[in-house]
Amino acid sequence: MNTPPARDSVPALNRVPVLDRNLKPLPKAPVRIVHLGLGAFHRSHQAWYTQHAPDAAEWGIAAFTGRRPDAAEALSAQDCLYTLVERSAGGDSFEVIGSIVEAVDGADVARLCRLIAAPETAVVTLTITEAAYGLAADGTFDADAPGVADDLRALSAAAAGETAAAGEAAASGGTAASGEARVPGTPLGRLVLALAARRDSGAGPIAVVSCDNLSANGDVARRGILGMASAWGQDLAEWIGANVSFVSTSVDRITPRTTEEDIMEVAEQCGYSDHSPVVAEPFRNWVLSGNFPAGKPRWEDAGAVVVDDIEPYENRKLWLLNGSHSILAYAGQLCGHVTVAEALADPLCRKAVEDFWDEAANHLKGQGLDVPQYREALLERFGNARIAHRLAQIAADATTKLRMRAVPVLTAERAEGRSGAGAGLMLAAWVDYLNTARDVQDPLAAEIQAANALEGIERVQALLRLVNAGIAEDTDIVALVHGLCGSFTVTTPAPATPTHT
Ligand code: CS2
Repeated sequence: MNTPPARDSVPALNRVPVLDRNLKPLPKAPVRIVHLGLGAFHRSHQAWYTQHAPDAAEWGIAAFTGRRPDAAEALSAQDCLYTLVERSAGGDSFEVIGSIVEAVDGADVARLCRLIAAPETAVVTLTITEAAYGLAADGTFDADAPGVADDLRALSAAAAGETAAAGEAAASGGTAASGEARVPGTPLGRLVLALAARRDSGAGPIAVVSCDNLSANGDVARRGILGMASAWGQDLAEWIGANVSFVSTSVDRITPRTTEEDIMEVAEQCGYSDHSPVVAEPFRNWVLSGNFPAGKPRWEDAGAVVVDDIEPYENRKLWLLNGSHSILAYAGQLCGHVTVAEALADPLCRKAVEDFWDEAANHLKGQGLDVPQYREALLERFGNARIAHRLAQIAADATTKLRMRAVPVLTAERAEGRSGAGAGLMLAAWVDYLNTARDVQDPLAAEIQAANALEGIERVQALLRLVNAGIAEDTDIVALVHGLCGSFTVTTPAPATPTHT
């Protein structure tokens, strides 16, 4: 193998199109989209669709990070450009993406307020993770979810006339001069403050587009945002109800975490240094449903699909792709595997996936869903061993994910008189995985720890309760899951679950 060039011996990626004869000029489009959750998935998905829309020159994205500023700093240092490495089984291809024009530390709430209050801004997209919507297991707004109580206090202080103080606090990084008006710290808390600024500026209606893997994610976003806005007052909640269109979407593109080798490969193959490339499979899919009162890019001309009824597409993706991902994450790690491709090659894990798919297929009857073809395509996508999609990355946030991925299939199967053992096995694999996992990343990590300390069927019941109260109250379901525990060989302790990109 050739020795790759040292990263800094090649020029840095920037918007001046002189680095490489093949680089097209990528001028910055004006900001009309604000994104919350600047991570690898946003960059491989929504940013790709925006770049490929025919009206891309009119639609720039200002993308805000979540908890840390790092991703914004790294992108800003290279004019917000980055390389998308499209990794197929046969090789890699490279494309410079320029649709993100501003990358901002999520803590810069003052900038968020200014951008959302601007009449040019028409769309807010979200990839804030399933867990960040602040909803309880029954789908209602949970004022006790992590960070939410603090934000409710911050918002009600801002509503009481301390907005200016909150803005100053945002600019100076935390606490207002009065020491009272903390700036919201959760993505939805920050967005509510910014929507209040939009209302005050008279900039008019706007669309909020959730791109997280949740069923009816537009409704979930509405509930989370209205729950937060309630701290501000009825007037803001009413304005949001009348002026914010909550668009539901189903998003799909497998995007593993970028590695040091990927960074070296880009330097070697592209001849410039890019500290933030993103790697993704060639496949991509985006289904949207809802209104865009202030316009949107022509994403559908880049392959996105706009539908009236999104539920069948959402269920197909959440159950077949994400559901089997969760089975592989827990069962695969129990069997000593590290990546999706490795786990799928294990007949025991593969059978668990196929059994679950058979159950899910019983409830995917919509026209045009073509479940057999979708399953075939998934086997090929998951089997792409050049995509090192780590099971530990998928294992995070289980309580929120299993609620969407296992519970609906389990309850639908039982309602039709069948056992639901395929979906039950996903839950059992998680329960067993918790015996071995060293570090569990989950919004309910403390509750998981307490439940995990119990034994036998009580432990199973207490863990299931964190996913969904209904299934934990059904003694037959608890017995089913308990009976399925131990189905996968426990080998070495599973690796620590890393944090989200
Ligand atoms: C995965 C998803 O981490 C997970 O939970 O199931 O991120 C999955 O890779 C994407 O939804 C693919 O579109």
